[in-house]
Amino acid sequence: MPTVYLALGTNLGDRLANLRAARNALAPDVRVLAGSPVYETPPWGYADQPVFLNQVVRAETGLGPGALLTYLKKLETELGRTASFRYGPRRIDLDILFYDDLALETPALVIPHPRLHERAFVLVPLSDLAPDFRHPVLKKTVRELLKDVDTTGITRFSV
Ligand code: PH2
Ligand code: MG
Ligand code: MG
Repeated sequence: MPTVYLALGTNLGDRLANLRAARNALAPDVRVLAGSPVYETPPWGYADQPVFLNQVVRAETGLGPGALLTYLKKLETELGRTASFRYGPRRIDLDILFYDDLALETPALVIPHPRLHERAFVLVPLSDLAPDFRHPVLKKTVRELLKDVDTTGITRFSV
């Protein structure tokens, strides 16, 4: 069964409850195997919005990449996400980071996530779960990618 890493993010409403609801909603099609600590992170990309909570989970799924994306979008809507602008505030965001060591590029979906290596809010929790995982395109480990980003302002929120 393929192993995937998913990024969870939220900066609206009860953020811890949003993360918990998202983790619980992933089953049965996506089975969570491990979750990173939760981090509070300064907003990236658009500064004038509330701080985020971010977490990464490792999971296994029988869904193919496209079906997984559709499934996550549906969950975001069910969990109360409404339309916002690019990098704007959201109740829940569920992004595919890695899908085994697949590299895929279609108009609808790019795997690995095309900006994960720029984002400390992803690399910090990801490195708790998979420091030695090698990015299939950049050929660097998560630990190596983390060295190249600025982690200022990221604090552990809960275990
Ligand atoms: N998500 C974004 C844009 N900016 N910043 C933080 N800290 N955490 C996020 O999850 C996040 C963001 C768009 O997906
Ligand atoms: Mg995102
Ligand atoms: Mg997203």
